[in-house]
Amino acid sequence: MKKILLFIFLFAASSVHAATITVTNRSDSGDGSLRAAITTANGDATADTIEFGALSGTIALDSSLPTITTPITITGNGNITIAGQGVSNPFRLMDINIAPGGAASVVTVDSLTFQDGDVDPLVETGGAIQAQRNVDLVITNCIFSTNIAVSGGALALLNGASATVTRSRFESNQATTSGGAVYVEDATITIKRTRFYRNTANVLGGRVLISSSSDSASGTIKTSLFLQNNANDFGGGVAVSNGAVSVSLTLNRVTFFANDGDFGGIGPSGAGALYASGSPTITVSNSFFSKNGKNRSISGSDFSFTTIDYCGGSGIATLGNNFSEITDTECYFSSGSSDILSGTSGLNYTVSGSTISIDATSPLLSSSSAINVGSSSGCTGDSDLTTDIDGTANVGICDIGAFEFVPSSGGSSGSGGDSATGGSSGSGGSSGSGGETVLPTGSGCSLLVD
Ligand SMILES: [Ca+2]
Ligand SMILES: [Ca+2]
Repeated sequence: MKKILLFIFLFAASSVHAATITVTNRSDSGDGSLRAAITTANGDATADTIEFGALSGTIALDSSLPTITTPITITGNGNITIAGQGVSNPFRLMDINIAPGGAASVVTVDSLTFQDGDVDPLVETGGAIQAQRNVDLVITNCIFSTNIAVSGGALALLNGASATVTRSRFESNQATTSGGAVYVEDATITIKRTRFYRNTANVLGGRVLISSSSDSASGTIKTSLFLQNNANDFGGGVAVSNGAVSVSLTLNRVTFFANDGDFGGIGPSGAGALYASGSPTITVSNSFFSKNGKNRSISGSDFSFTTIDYCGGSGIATLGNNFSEITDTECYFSSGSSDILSGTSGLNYTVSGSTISIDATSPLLSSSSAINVGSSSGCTGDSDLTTDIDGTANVGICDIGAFEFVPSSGGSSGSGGDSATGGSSGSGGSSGSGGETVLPTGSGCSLLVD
């Protein structure tokens, strides 16, 4: 009996501190603020949850939030923006720094918008979030916009950190050096069903840069879209730089469209979509390359440039079933008999001013050469590959790239939305294209579509 009582006591003691803390106001600090909630959650090693109840609007920070040092879940409701003050008062929004030892601490951020986190663009990384050391960062349904840093305008992962980013959007973030949206150094990232729009870097990797200096680094990107990102030198889309230790990158069902590696000189270095430096291990399958290039200009409803999709190093290998609208003049897959190196992209896009958008309802036209020619085996057994970026179930064999074409006559009920989005209700999928167009609305995570 004593043992039972002791067990009950210990069980209670170990769980009593796990708390749900509700943020009740949008103040920078003080009772009920996000800052106070993080300080409370950091007070012990128990994994606490911070939520926002019915609160909505922008939490305008005056300084960085307290560094997160313990496991924690911060779950928004889709109507919360965490904002810095831009270049007028540069500071990072959120730091995560977990001491080494034991299993990695899980830190989750969900259904939040991170905006205008601007760190010193000469020396600091990760304008919105920087995570390092023993952390397993989980990012779902989040928007990162107009954040600035020297590298990783929105997100930096350093010193052994790992992160999984799902169903999120990185838009108009900037790096003065590398990784306009995301910078990964000696760390690991998985990106799934996520959009990268108009992020820029002055040197490498308009959207994502993965590199190593003292430890290995790796990235996996599935069923994601890179649209109109720009690097002034190399790799408008993803750049991978092999440093002192090995770097690997795996791409599956990724669409690269209208990205610009704006290298001024003549030669292959200005890869629009994908650039490798050194000899990293890069494998690409079921991925879609169209209208990427260098020195792009938009004229009227169309745009033109030297078409270069992927280049550099010796490590870019195809696992087959990739599509390129046109064979690059300088860089193209040299092996992989199942690749389609010319054809019709059939991507349904519009140009308004200097902004290129992909149609949210019918991203692929029936004329696309990418339909039903993905890998018959490579798109099975993985829910991030058996549905497209919007959650639309594959129709027949998977299509190449992030989008699945759904014949209009077959859309009686659609594939339905993803119930894990926290959307208002199950109203998604009413039309043939189905999918996850219903997401939390408001100033936070609104529609994660064009
Ligand atoms: Ca805690
Ligand atoms: Ca198909």
